[in-house]
Amino acid sequence: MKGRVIRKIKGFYYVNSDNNIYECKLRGALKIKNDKLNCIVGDIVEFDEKEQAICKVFERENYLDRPLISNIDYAGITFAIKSPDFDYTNFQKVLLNVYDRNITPFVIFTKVDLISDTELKEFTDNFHMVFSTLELDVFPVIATDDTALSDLREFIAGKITAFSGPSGVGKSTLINNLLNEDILRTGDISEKTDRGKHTTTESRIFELDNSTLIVDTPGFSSLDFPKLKEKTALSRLFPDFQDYSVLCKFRDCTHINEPECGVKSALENAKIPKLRYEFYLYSYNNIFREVKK
Ligand SMILES: Nc1nc2c(ncn2[C@@H]2O[C@H](COP(=O)(O)OP(=O)(O)OP(=O)(O)O)[C@@H](O)[C@H]2O)c(=O)[nH]1
Ligand SMILES: [Mg+2]
Ligand SMILES: [Zn+2]
Repeated sequence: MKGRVIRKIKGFYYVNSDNNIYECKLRGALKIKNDKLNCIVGDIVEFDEKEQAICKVFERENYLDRPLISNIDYAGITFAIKSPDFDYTNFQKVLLNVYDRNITPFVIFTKVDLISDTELKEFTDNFHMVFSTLELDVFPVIATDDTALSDLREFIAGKITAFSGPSGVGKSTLINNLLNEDILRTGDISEKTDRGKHTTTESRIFELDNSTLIVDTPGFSSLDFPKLKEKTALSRLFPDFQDYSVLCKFRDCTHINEPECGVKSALENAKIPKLRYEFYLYSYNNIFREVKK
């Protein structure tokens, strides 16, 4: 039988096949010691109903390490506008990881009830200015209020969406609301640090309807940069640089010190926002930092 892993608890995998849930173990032959990637939530698997064992994991279309989830159509990058406050660097780091895995991102801003309409407009205008060429779909929501979610519902219909973002932004709250059920535990925000408390500890898939799946995931407080071998691979993860990097004199231009660099002249002409270029430099230095002794 074939199905999708929707949940993993300790050594047990919960496989959904035709709306029945089967509790399975993983066949020994599929286990590589200490490899968290042996079988993950989102995987399409073949399993033996009698033995309650997964005997094959089908090749993944894509996957993310943080949060750990496979075979998704959308990464719904979820950030609060306030409490915890929106952070451009963190947001761009998530975006970079999503682009690195060839997954389509879209954006959810939660807690818009905590700011005024004017502040919201100012915030979204600035956001759209920074990311204009990425054409990100953006949904400002009140995760605690179902009436505000109809556009989002329409957008994710027929797709598999993983909601991913920092701890405490309201991912589980949002999913409870989309499901019209209080299934998931939600947490509050630390007053001292303005951060979430890592309430969710697992990726878990829920069905909105037959063809629409949504995934709750554990929030993070810090994220790694993607691992890249080639220095030129980084600017490929900046789709908004593409029109300009083709103009660089050198094919292997890193857009840092080279002459006649299309990206740097676009920066000078305000075609590439400073914030994006600064984040490019920051990423470059982190990913390719040479260890000096
Ligand atoms: N005012 C307001 N509060 C919200 C909103 N969304 C979530 N909250 C609150 O924010 C807190 C954190 O929500 P959670 O849903 O637990 O956040 P999470 O993103 O799942 O956090 P982790 O599981 O730790 O990653 C809760 O107290 C929610 O009630 C919103 O849109 N407006
Ligand atoms: Mg949660
Ligand atoms: Zn260049």
